[in-house]
Amino acid sequence: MFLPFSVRAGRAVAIGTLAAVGLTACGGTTHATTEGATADHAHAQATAPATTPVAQAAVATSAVTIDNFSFIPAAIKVKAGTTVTWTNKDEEPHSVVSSDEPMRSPTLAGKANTFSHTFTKPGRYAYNCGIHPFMHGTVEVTA
Ligand SMILES: [Cu+2]
Repeated sequence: MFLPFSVRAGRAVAIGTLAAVGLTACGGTTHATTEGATADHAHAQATAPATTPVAQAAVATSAVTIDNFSFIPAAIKVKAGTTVTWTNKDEEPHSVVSSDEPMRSPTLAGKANTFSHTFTKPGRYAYNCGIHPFMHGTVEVTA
């Protein structure tokens, strides 16, 4: 599948930043003095990225912007009965599709760049772009 270079570059930068944070968190002096600490540290660092996805706090808003191949904010929180509106600000067409909460927007592009959906039942609903499945977002619906 075709991915624009800018998206790939952005992801590489994000991964690099995470790695840098991990290295920075390492104190430096203490773990070098004992074999055990070094082993534990290495183990934790190797497994952390795979087992703990970066937690994003859900933002209390009903408006999601699609920009630079991302849903912003990617995680939102609304009360049941709220209508959420997505607005595509990219020049690329995007869509909003979910199997958790049955919804499927038309392709959002040009002047037809908004889509709204009302969430009635509490729950946490994942969605993605139907054109670029790597674009993810969640809507947390509270009672
Ligand atoms: Cu898209």
